[in-house]
Amino acid sequence: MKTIYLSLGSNIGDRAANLRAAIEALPAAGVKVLRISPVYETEPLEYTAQSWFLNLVVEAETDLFPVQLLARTARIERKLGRIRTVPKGPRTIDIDILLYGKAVVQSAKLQIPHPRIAERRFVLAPLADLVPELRHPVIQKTVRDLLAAAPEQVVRRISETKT
Ligand code: PH2
Ligand code: MG
Ligand code: MG
Repeated sequence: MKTIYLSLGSNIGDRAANLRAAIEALPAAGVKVLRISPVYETEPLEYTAQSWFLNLVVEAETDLFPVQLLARTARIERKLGRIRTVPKGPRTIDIDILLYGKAVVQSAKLQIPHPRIAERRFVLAPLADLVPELRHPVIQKTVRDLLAAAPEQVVRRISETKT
């Protein structure tokens, strides 16, 4: 069993319902959910001409290998109606693998840790709610320190528990 962290985001339709549906689909995909961060409403980053997101982080356990995990999360995205048009653009649901134990994976299809963790408050804020002292396996800084040093982005905690 590996402990993993997933970043979930939605900015189309009923965003909270989309997050909930994705979380509910994880166990059948072989991902045992342990804890769910608070939900944040977040300013869009990178591709900025789009609606605000709801984001959260899920702590989970799995026996799946990283590439299998990616295939399963992509399948959940498709099942929930994700259509890929603009890269980094609007989506009903996005499920990104942030961390997979302390593993480092570098392939064309999959990079773990997720390469943009340190730039994204929408990832670091909910991750810090769960594991502030966890050290990034490559950068070697804690999540708390990464959050303190992250670039500006408006993120507002809108609920204490799950969606
Ligand atoms: N996802 C992106 C690009 N920009 N901005 C926010 N606030 N939340 C996201 O989940 C997000 C984003 C690409 O996946
Ligand atoms: Mg993403
Ligand atoms: Mg993604």
